[in-house]
Amino acid sequence: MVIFCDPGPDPDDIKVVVAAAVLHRQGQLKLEALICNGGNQAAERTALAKAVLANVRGSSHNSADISDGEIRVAMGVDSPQKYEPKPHEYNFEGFDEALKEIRAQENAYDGSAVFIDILQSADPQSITLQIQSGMRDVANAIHSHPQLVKEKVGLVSIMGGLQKTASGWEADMAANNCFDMAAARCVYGFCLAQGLRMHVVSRQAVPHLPMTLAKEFAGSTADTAKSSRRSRRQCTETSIHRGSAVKTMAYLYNAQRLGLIGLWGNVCRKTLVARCNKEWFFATFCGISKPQFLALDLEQRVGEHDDIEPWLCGTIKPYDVVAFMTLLPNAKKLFDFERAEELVNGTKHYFFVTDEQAPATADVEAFLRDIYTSLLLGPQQQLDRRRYVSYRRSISLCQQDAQSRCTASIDIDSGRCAPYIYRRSASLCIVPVHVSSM
Ligand SMILES: [Ca+2]
Repeated sequence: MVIFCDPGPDPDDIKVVVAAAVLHRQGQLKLEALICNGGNQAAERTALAKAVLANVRGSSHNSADISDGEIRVAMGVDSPQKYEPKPHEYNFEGFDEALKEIRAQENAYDGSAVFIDILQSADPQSITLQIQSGMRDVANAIHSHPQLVKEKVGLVSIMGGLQKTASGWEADMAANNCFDMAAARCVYGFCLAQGLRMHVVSRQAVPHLPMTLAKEFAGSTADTAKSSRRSRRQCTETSIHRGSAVKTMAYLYNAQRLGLIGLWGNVCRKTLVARCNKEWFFATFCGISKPQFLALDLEQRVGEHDDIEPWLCGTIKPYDVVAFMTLLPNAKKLFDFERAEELVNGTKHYFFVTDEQAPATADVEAFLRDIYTSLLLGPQQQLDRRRYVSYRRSISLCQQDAQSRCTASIDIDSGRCAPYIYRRSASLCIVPVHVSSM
């Protein structure tokens, strides 16, 4: 998979980076590269992605048995529209060093060269593109190497938007389309004409997610150790992994919080499109309905210089995450692919463009919960937990040998004996001491 993203302004991009890195670590997908673009911030956004990736991977330094191959991070195209980043966007440990390294050797971080290189060494139809930002990078590759893109790319997932017109499907006014409309038209047009399968998710097909999720993980990380009742020694080891991962969670929460405070300023200054007014802000991010908004006279009572933070308890729309979720192995359970199917020039595409096509909030929340839990536990702890659960189950099923303090592990789900024998130490550490077929 190659992900085109614009991390910084929206914590959504980082959620996908974290999710993809965790799934890569678990061997569930192979993340080839992150190509970061837009806002005249390509170098900074690349540095942010690099720092986050290092953080996620930092919690897996002793994961010898888990796929953890190289993930490339590179600079995409700077968009013509300049963007003024907020101070919190790049407030991530390791960002400055990463930016310095990128600036010192910009050629090595050339996203266009990295993308073409990945395509050239890939098997036919093996590359999946996840596009969750402006589309200039992909459009450039289509212009320079159309045959290569057609041959090597098997699936294109886009957080964007399409509308049906008399002449067929066309790019709508989605933000990612509008960053560079010519590029968006090129990408959609190429995929439709060449039969390159697309998943397109528009903002209507993204459910509202409670904002409390990131806060919960950023604030209550101490509970993970307690809940799995690890020994003190294991807790210490875990805390090293968590200490690293917690920074990513804290970043996500702060980015969400501070991003919304910044957005509130823009709403008050009326610098956004007309529908993004105070009433919309309160309904979306504060859980305040229109009647409540009117009854409390919030239009007049809360302004740019008032503290909006105590009001923030509504929902966010995890756009990029939902587009990414269409690529998960269990996506067919989460999305109605049958209904989204569109046959164009003999190829089946999947367009999720209406609110009825959004996945359930609970499914998105469950997915992110899994990712955050995996991130905080680190890979070693996940294995331990699995063994621990298996061990606990085995206690009730097996006669424990009191002399050797050994017990067989039985996999309840399959009903088969697992080929492990565990020893229970005094400190309740679960250590695999012997592997044999039983
Ligand atoms: Ca994005």
